[in-house]
Amino acid sequence: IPTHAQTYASRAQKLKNPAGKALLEVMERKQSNLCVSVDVTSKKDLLDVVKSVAKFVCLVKTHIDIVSDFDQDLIDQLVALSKAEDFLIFEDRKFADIGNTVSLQYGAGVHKIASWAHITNAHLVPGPGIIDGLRTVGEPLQRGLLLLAEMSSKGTLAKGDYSQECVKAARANQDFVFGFIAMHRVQDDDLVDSAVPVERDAEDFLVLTPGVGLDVSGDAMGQQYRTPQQVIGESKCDVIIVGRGIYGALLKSDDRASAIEQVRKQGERYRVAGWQAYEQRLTG
Ligand code: BMP
Repeated sequence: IPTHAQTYASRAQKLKNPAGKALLEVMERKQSNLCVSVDVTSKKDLLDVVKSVAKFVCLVKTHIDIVSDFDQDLIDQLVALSKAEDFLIFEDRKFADIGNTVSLQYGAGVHKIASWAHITNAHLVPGPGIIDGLRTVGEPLQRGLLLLAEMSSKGTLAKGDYSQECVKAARANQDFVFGFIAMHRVQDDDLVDSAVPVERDAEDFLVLTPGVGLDVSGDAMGQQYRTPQQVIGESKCDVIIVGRGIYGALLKSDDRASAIEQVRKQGERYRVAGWQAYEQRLTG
């Protein structure tokens, strides 16, 4: 059976990274392949969005450096919610420096990302040393790393050979790298014309995909949206990442209570859409 037609639960056994395994297990438990991207700039908004969609998501994605009133209490509350509501935390830090520098950015500074984020991500622009640097901090804490093999934005340079270099680097670091940010199953691209190496059966990588929206096709700054069906069904990705499609009402409305209810409803809607696309994929 091709990997994309296997259940999330069965794939958990093949991943070598503990955070990746844990993510697949949550997905199965909660019947959710939805990651909410909470790109809001206040602590209150961030916690309110997380609380209202918590039961629908497997993963909460943060850009912690955009929170103007960041403090350790925000992290303490977020971590408590992740335990109580059963989701993992992904800090979308997009590391992009030499190994030594990223190890410091990951472990230290104001945010101390490694101390609370189960998952983070990196560009491979600096070369594989970036993985080594992040690993020194993340592996003792059982963290997991995603490589940005592709991006959702117009004109992205992350494509073709660059994406395949990300796949190679992930294969060489399966203990720590458990997947990709990508728009399709980049790890299958070389199956098309080459004989399948035997060890391929023993590997698995998750594809987490941003640029997902049910109501609009893009924004004014190059973002491009596809539907959960296109992402999970046609492109065989594993997790949909949804930001403004879920929390958007909070930015538009003055009526806080009704905005929060809108956010909850959108969370539920995207969970159902993502899970249905997955179930259809399993049955072919
Ligand atoms: P939205 O659904 O509101 O467009 O948000 C998408 C989120 O995913 C943002 O946090 C953005 O930083 C992130 N993202 C993306 O949109 N495209 C990528 O290729 C990689 C990302 O991390």
